[in-house]
Amino acid sequence: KKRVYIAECVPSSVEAYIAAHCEYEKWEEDRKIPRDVLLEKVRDKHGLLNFGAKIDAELLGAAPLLEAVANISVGYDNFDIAAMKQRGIIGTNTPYVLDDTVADLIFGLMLSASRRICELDRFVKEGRWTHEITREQYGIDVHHATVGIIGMGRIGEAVAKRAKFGFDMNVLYYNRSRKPDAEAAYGAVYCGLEELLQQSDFIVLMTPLTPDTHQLIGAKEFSLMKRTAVFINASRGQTVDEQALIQVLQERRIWAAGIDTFEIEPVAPDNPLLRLDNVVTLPHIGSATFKTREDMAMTAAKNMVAALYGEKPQYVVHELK
Ligand code: 8YV
Repeated sequence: KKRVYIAECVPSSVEAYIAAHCEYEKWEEDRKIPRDVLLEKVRDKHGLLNFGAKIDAELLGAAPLLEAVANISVGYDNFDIAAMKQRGIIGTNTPYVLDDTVADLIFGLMLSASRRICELDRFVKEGRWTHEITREQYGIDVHHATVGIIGMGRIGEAVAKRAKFGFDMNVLYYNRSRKPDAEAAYGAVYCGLEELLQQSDFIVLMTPLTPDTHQLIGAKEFSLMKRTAVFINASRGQTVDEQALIQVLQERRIWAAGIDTFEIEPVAPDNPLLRLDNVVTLPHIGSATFKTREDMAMTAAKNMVAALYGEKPQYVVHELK
């Protein structure tokens, strides 16, 4: 039997599936596995199931028997693909199962930021609701507004669907390639990044993190947005220049932001974003529902078992040949 290390808490159904095929050890503590423990644990393993641990030359060097790494995530920016290819190591991810869950959360952020739900929740709970509300508490409508989706992948399309059919919004998108299906289904209009930033009321960043998308949105891009724009990031923190985001929010040069991902996670307690009322901050929960996390972990486990026993996993992120 192949030996696997499970570096995250996974549901019992997933553990049972792995147990049926492999010998395994698992990380059981309720905190992220420290790097030195992970490096030690992978020493005699053929497979690794994990969230976002860096799979780089250091880890590969510590794991001479390793054959496959299965991410319990759709993003795989934690993979050093060149180093993995060089060692012939298969990397897999978990697309599709999380699309609707992440798109739901994006709408949660859009509504919270535009209608100031979190800010006004604090207002009520802190006893500041002492007279009828005024313009001071008004927000911005989501319905009939224009949403610009940067990165029209599977999750982008799930956002477009909700935008079109749930909120009657106009949908613009910017992507590496045209998406005729999304254009036909959701009336999505392809446009350049500048035009999207200038015309959108809601800007949703949903691209994978790659060298091309690193800090894709910075001071220049924020300066093109409307003063009433709402900016949403549920991709990766590094797709945005966080300092530039802090500055536009502090100077109220956009209306608000909803942020599920940060440059450094967990976010540092002294990050100025945490002191601003016009940003809704979440601890990277895009896919974090019971069902979706279980589906993701099971997909990752199946990818892993297939890779270790010579079958083609369903979701390989890079070809070895
Ligand atoms: C995970 C995610 O929370 O799937 C992804 O790419 O961002 C999330 O579902 C994340 O990978 C955990 O590190």
